[in-house]
Amino acid sequence: MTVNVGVIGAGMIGADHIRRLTTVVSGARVRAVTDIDAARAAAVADSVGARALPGDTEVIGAGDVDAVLVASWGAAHAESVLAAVAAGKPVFCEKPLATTAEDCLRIVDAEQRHGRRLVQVGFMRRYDPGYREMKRVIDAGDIGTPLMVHCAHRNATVPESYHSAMAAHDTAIHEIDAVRWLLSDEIVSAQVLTPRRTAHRFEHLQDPQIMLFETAGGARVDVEVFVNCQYGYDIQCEAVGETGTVRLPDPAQPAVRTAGRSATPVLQDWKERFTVAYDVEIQEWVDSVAAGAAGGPGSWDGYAAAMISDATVEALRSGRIVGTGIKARPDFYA
Ligand code: NAI
Ligand code: ISE
Repeated sequence: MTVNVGVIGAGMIGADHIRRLTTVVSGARVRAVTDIDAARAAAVADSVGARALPGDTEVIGAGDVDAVLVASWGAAHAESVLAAVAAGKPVFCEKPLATTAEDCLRIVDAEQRHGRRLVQVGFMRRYDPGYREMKRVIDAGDIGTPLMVHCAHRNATVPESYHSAMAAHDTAIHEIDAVRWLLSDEIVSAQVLTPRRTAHRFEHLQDPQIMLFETAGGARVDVEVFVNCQYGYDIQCEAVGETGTVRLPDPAQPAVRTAGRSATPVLQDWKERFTVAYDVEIQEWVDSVAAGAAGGPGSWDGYAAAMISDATVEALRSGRIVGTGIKARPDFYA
């Protein structure tokens, strides 16, 4: 079966997913594309033999669209996802599921009313081979009960439009989801420490930040977010258990020895770092749509991540430890 996909938002990652659906993933075809930049939608649609439509309503309502991929700006996600759920169409939504926890809950409620899972959220770390191996080791009990997780999320630079709250909402949201998934545990509180700020930042930004989380099971998690580290895109994660540790491998890169030095390149860009994860993520989404059984991170994970990032931003603002206040998970999402 070929899954016919309609795409909402053809910017950087939307266009990349369209390319992926067309040339990498099997069993899918992009039928329709929309973007508030109509010229962009037309150009991207044209490049893959799809048609450009005026808006998300037309894409979701199109008779030849079986499933929807949302890659517009975060603030536009909720309405498109709600419309897809109302139409009973499976929907893959890039992170964040919505920019407020209230909107995430509206999606959770709508999906439960529909009666089966339709929504997958773009937390692609769960599809990265290194993270998957970490999860296998932890679930097998090879390091005993996990006690601590140390993470770092470093970008070379960010534009002036990036502000301090984005360190949680845009950047650490990936670690937040990855840690909940790795530990099969929920994050119950957040605290933020603010080291001396790097000189290589725009004036308004608190960079770096150290986020401290506690889980319901009592594990402690630290996440260093440093988005102007200058040297590259660097993702680190190590879980420490009662009898051992497991560490995320660095992506394989050639070790070059020359002029009296040995060096291994550091990737510069998140797209490059997680290419395989995105490919597997979208392939598994297409397979799940074809099988009629949504899987992967869902709207509950989107809601939990929103609550945790909100608490983290409040912790940064107040200097206090802030409870995440996540509701009890409905059996529907067990
Ligand atoms: P972008 O700005 O390059 O692209 C967004 C596109 O959506 C633009 O072309 C814009 O015109 C269009 N758009 C905005 N509102 C729209 C609406 N209501 N209807 C139709 N089109 C609309 O942004 P980028 O980097 O592609 O990010 C898109 C989303 O993907 C964001 O939510 C971002 O957080 C997420 N993202 C996820 C990543 C991941 O690793 N999973 C990586 C990068 C982005
Ligand atoms: C970006 O928005 C993403 O989602 C990338 O995956 C992330 O690693 C990067 O730091 C963010 O800016």
